This record gives sequence, structure tokens and C-alpha cells, in this order.
Amino acid sequence: PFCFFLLCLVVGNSLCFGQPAGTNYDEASVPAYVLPDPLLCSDGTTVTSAADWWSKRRPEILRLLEQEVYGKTPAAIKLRVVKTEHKAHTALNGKAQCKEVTLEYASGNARVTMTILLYSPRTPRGPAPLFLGLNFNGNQSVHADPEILLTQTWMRNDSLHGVVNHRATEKTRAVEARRWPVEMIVERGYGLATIYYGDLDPDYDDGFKNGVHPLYYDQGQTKPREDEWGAIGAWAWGLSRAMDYLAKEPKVNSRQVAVIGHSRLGKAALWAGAQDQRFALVISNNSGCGGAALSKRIFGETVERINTSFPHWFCDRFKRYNSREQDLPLDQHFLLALIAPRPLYVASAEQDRWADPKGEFLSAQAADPVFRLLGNAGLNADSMPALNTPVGDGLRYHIRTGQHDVTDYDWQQYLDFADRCFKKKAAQATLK
Ligand code: GTR
Repeated sequence: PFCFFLLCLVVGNSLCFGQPAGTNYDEASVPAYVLPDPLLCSDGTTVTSAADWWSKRRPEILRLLEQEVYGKTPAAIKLRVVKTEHKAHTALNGKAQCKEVTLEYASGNARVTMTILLYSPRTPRGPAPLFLGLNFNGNQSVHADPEILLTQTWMRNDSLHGVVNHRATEKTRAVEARRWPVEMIVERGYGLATIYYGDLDPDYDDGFKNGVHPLYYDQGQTKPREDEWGAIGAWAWGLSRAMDYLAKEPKVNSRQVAVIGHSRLGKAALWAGAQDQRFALVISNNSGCGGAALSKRIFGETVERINTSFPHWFCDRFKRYNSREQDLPLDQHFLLALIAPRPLYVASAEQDRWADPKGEFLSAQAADPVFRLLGNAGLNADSMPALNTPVGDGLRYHIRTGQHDVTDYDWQQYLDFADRCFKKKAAQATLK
């Protein structure tokens, strides 16, 4: 009976948390691994100048991540775009203007529609810096405001692994509000824009029939090729399309847009920030495997695990590295390096071992030489900081107490960091 009890514990634990038995959580069992040097070019030369980084090494790293991990985002084509601006209203007791904009993109018979929810602080008037991020449950989940439109596309349903098509109901209002402290953001002088990730590509493996991929298929093509984009690429594409819109929005300072994401949407935020240099600041909240965390440590979620649970997230070529992490010609520090010299914040949570907090820190540390070469003050940390003690200047990291989540503590750090990056003088005082 005791063995049965143990078995139930192990199986129950895997079912509840998606963490299969056999997952390594022991530092002593992390294999020896060698991280490729982000500054060492394929021709054997080492980059010592910013010019060489931009002309030689950065394009190599971007190509590697496209080919081996996320898949290539197709080159821009002429899409038919229809923009519908919904009526704006005053929100947050007069502190903000809230509006929604629906953008439809079409090519041939394929179309995709995304709705941006935009909060702009009413004071000071004029363009404000802004946080942009995808949400998990529809725009109506971000705040209780009954005027926010109910999302019309596929809704995720965790208990059924998401393969369900139903409309959002009134019951889903504010279900994600705790993760989006809109008042705090607006009071600090920032705008917030968010989009439901399911607008861009519903999060289940349908062979890429729905979502944005079909807009870019060649004649006769029915799914992305093995080195072409998956769902993370599609979500990142949506962030860039939102940026196209924000660049023309008078209430937004489009040179001060921070792209932020949690978990799988943190992976998407990083990939968007890596590809699109209009994002002035990038924030990874608990992005884990395939995000900020190093794959070669094989700690917590592994390449095989993520490709099995979510075969649609990355490109097919990434599956070659299932249980063969040491064969990867890169690791996730290459992704972080592509953000340089723009400021980057990588955040972990103590109990989020599935995302490998230490692997997230080590990845930032391994990307640091690129940041410093390009004039970003970097991470400046020899070892992982204590809990709830952020470190780093232009490349910042914290591990907070608690679980896999986005908390007010996280947002306070991001706001302080954005203050320092965007409003340099005023911020010296606020950031320890
Ligand atoms: C998990 C997945 C993680 C992370 C997380 C999330 O199931 O294994 O990589 O992306 O989902 O997005 O909440």
C-alpha cells in the first residue's frame, strides 16, 4: 500500500503540474556542458567591435535561432489590412483612456483578426511610454471593465488541453486581472497594450490550419516547412504588428515600448524583441525552456518534453534536439544576446523549478559580454542574487519568492527598470 501511495504521488504530481517523473531537479545531476560563445564567429574569429557584431555575428545568431529553434518568420508580403477603431471610453476613475482597435490581415482566402486593448494615462498628456504584452484569456480577462469587448476567437480551456472552440463569456472578465495591475501601470505614467494570444494562433496542434500561418503559405503549401515558424513565431509576429499600429498612435511614445510576456508568452516576447529592434526594452517573466533558460542544463522542462507537450510551438527542426541538447549549436543565451544593447529584464520565481531559475540566470550571464561590448552596462553579477534582490544595470535579473506567476512585485521591478531606462534622471533615485 505504501508503494501504491508513492506511485499515486508521482503520477498525481505529473498530471497536475505537467512535470513528468524523471524530471531532473538536482543540481548535482546537471551534465557537463559547453556553451557556445556568442562572440565567436563561425569562421573562428572573435568579435571585438560593435561593427563586427552587427555585420557578422548577429546575423549568424539570428539565423541559427530561426533555423534550429523558432523557425523563420516569413518575409513581409503585401497583406490586406482592415482597421476598425472601437469607441474609446474613460477608464480607471478618469485616470486613463481605454480603447480597442481590431486589425484584420488577409491574403488569398486566409485571414486573421487581432484586437488590441490600449490603456493610455490621461496625465500627463502626450505620448507615454508603454508596456505591450499578450494575454492568455482574452482582453476582457485583463480588467473587470464591462466595456472591454469579449474576445471572439478560440478560448483556451486548460482542463481539455485547449482543444476547444467556444466564445468568451462574461464570466471570464477579470480572470487574469491580478497579473495586469493596470492602475499601477497607468499611475506610474505608462500605457498598456495587450492582445489575446489566441487571436494570432490558437494554442493547440492543428497542423497550422488556423491562425496567421496560412496567410504566408506559397501556392499549394499546407503547413510550415521544417525550418519555418511555429506558434511562438506567430505570437511574436502579432507583437510586431501591434508595434506597427502603436508607431502611429499619438498617445504612445513608440520609441519607449517595452515588450513583456509570462511563460510561453515570455518566450514569444523574447523572440519578438530579438527580431524586431523597435522594442526598446524586453521583459521575460518566468519564460523557462525555449525562453530565457539554458537548454543544455537539462533541468526542469527539457527540449523533448516541450516538443512533445507542445509540438506546434517551435519549428520541426527543433525536434532533432530531443534528448540531444548537447548537439544544439546554440543555447538560449544567444536569444538574449540578440536583444543587446537594448535593456533586458529576466525574472524567475523560486518555486518555478520547471522553468529552471538558475538556467535563466546563467543564460543572462552568458549573454552579458555581448551587452557590455555594445555599451549596455550589463548584469554585473558573479553569482545568483539572493531572493527578491534584483541585480544588473542594463541587463537585470531577479528571482522572487513564490510560484510561476506574474505578481505586483514583478511589475514594480519592471516599472522601476523602465523608469531608469526611459526617464534616466528621475529614476536614479528610485532604483537601488
Ligand atoms: C507549461 C510549459 C512551459 C510554460 C508554461 C506556460 O506547461 O511547459 O514551458 O510555457 O506552460 O506557458 O504557462
